[in-house]
Amino acid sequence: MTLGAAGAALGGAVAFGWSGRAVADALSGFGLGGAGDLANPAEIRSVDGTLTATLKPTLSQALVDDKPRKLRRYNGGLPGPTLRLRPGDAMNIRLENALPPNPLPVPDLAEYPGLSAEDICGPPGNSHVAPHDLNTTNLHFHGLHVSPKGRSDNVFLTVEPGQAFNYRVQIPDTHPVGSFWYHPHWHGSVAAQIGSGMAGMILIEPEDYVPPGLPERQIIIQTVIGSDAAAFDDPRQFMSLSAPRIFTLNGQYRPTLRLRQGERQFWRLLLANDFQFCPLDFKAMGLKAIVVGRDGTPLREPVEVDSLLLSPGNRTDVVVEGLAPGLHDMVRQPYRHGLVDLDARTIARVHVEPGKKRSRLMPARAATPPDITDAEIVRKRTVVLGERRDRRAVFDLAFTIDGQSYDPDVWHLEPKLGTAEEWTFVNTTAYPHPMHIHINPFQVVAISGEPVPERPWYDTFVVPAAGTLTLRSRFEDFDGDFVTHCHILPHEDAGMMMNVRILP
Ligand SMILES: [Cu+2]
Repeated sequence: MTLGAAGAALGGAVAFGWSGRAVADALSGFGLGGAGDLANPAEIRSVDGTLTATLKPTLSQALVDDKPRKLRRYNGGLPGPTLRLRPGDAMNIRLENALPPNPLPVPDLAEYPGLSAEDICGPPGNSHVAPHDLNTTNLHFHGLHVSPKGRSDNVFLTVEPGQAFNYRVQIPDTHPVGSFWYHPHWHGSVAAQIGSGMAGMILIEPEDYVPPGLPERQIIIQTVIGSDAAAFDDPRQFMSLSAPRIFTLNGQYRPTLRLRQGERQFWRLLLANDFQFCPLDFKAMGLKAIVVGRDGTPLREPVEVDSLLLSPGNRTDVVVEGLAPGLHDMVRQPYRHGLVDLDARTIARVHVEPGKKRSRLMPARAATPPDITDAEIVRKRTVVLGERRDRRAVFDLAFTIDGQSYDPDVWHLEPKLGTAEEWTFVNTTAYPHPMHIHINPFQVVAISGEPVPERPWYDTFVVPAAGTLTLRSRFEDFDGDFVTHCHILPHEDAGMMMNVRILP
């Protein structure tokens, strides 16, 4: 399908995320999305303050790394379309669940002596330590500071195959400027659906945020699983760290990203995946890198970095500059995942073409929230992350928060609207857990007891193996119910999630 046809099928205003200059560059055979260069995803923009879109998950065959794989995707694309809007806009999103009906669970009772089928699977939708009903879905707007209630960022909604739901999300006028994303969040099918490709970017910024002449790249890194349909419906195929995952950028396998020496490009990196971390080394790509925002919160001052770590769910907005001419590998650097070493993996190539360009362009400055002070903290809490054996879970391994796997009827934490709290996550397991808190971003205060003086803002941050993470969050603007969970989605589906209620 051509991008134009995709645009017509999306039912909204569609544009490419390129400036006029970039389009001219592309036509001349150079520049963003030009010959041999990675293109941005199709884009839907708000019109007169409202963004209207239809997201339609389907299960269909796709060619990834030249092999056919059966994937769950939005609108037949990998990733879904980028949604671009401004602070103060509203999103009207119709979610049409066109996935096939859920097969009835058929447990192999011989594997579970002494347990009945109901013990293992529970009534439909009622097993909280194992994947189930992989075609049931809903939507989460990851990182958005919006209401968690009603038709907004409400992850307690259920959209069954054949059903549709009209979301309406009002973005506040004061919403932070940056990169966000949407993905399904129905407890039990999250790992299968995001691991299969259901994700897309959301950009919130004023019209003049990215100056003309600074090409903007959206780089959506996914780690797609699936060799055939049968395999992908078996949770044992996607619940493991060592499952065969294919790194794609904007749905492309090992693409090339081109820029000229001395040229600047604005890269919006999103790790939209289920399990594996992605450390990146810009120096090794022949690039200078200046970070301007993380997880949808602008930095107070841009920071030059050599490398960065993306945890599943993280975004980093970074201005890169071509330094060293040549063809460089973009490598997912080795990562020590608890007791397991993840190898280096080439995920793309960066072609810095020799040139004399000199660009000093940067995105416009945008407001950072004020630091959360000691005086604001009304309560300090400790939250313990753990694991336990549970025969209902895949590989018999369930995950816990404060000793309990996810229970939809229990509200662990009930902060009051208009206050701020300090939470320390204590990781009693031998694996890192990137914890994500919905609705409000947080400031990282300390890692394993070591203070972090710059107190960076994130919405997802790793609690080290056998370590701790101390963070502060301010519960502003929105009361209501949401969740906190590990963004290793097989851990979430195996119980590492808890409810939070902001009391009015
Ligand atoms: Cu985890």
